[in-house]
Amino acid sequence: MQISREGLLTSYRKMRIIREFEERVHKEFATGKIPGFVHLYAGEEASAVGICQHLNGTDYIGSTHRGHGHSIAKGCDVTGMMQEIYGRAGGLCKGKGGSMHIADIGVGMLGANGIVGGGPPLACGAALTAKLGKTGGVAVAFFGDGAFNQGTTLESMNFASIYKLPVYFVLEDNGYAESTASSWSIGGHNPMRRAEGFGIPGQHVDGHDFFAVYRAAGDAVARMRAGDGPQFIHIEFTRYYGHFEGDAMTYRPPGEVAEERQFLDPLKFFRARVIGAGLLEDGSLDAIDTEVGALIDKAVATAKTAPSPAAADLLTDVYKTY
Ligand SMILES: Cc1ncc(C[n+]2csc(CCOP(=O)(O)OP(=O)(O)O)c2C)c(N)n1
Ligand SMILES: [Mg+2]
Repeated sequence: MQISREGLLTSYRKMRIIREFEERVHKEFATGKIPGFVHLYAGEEASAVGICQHLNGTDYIGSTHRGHGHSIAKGCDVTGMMQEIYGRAGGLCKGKGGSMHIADIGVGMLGANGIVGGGPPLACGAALTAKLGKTGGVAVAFFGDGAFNQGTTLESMNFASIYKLPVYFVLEDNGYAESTASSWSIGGHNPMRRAEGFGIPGQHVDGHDFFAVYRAAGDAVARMRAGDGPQFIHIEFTRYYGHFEGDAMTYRPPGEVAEERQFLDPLKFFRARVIGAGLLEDGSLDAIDTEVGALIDKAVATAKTAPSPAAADLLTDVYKTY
């Protein structure tokens, strides 16, 4: 599957924005100024971007509690996201949701989700709407290895299978659900066979390799758009930070993260591949790094000084009226 020069630059830029965003949130969280819980996506960038690069305005994604990367990949504004994380009135959800509830329906981002396994049913709903309305749209359900054992996820796979809904079930297996190893917790130890049991075809890829994710997702999205029904992918990768900010990670062997940062970095892999193949030059990628650094500096500076929601708005946006 060929990717244009522009497509390569956009993909790298989005992965770099996610990495920079997460590194900065990690640093800023330590100052105590960010309220609530934060779960970082650094190390997992190739999944969100490799998949969302195939999506357009008619497509939707359902996300997880670790949702910053999905939001950025689907097109959420980073300053709006940063303000949301800081609980500011200018945030994407007016500062009332925080990190775990970032949503922007306008760009097809149905929401991060504090409920493990909460995304797949939403994606089924979006896919059912697309199918009945003949919009040509598809929906992506991102979920973790822990969520793969939730009833909501398995019921959604069954539902999507019998109604032949265009839902892409994306298992993001980062090796742990909080501190529980996925190698222990997934009954049967074979996610592909679990999907097969629902009649859903799948692929298994190395999630540090953007090109592997991009290729597999391209096939799956094309099949869904052609009316073939739900698809599945098992993506294996690593998370660079703890389950949440503040996690001491005593369940991980010493040196594991340092080694992963050195040898399993999707951005380093991407750079090596495109430079090696003569597709892009170091200078273009360095320029993106600089530009993205400034973008995130600005987002943080804006979020730090922006006003909080007014007390009078405390009870607005609680219920939706139709
Ligand atoms: C229904 C539900 N059960 C439990 C929790 C507590 N919880 C939050 S994140 C998490 C682990 C999720 O692991 P995984 O799905 O692998 O996602 P990861 O954190 O690795 O990205 C748990 C158990 C929750 N938020 N919702
Ligand atoms: Mg996990």
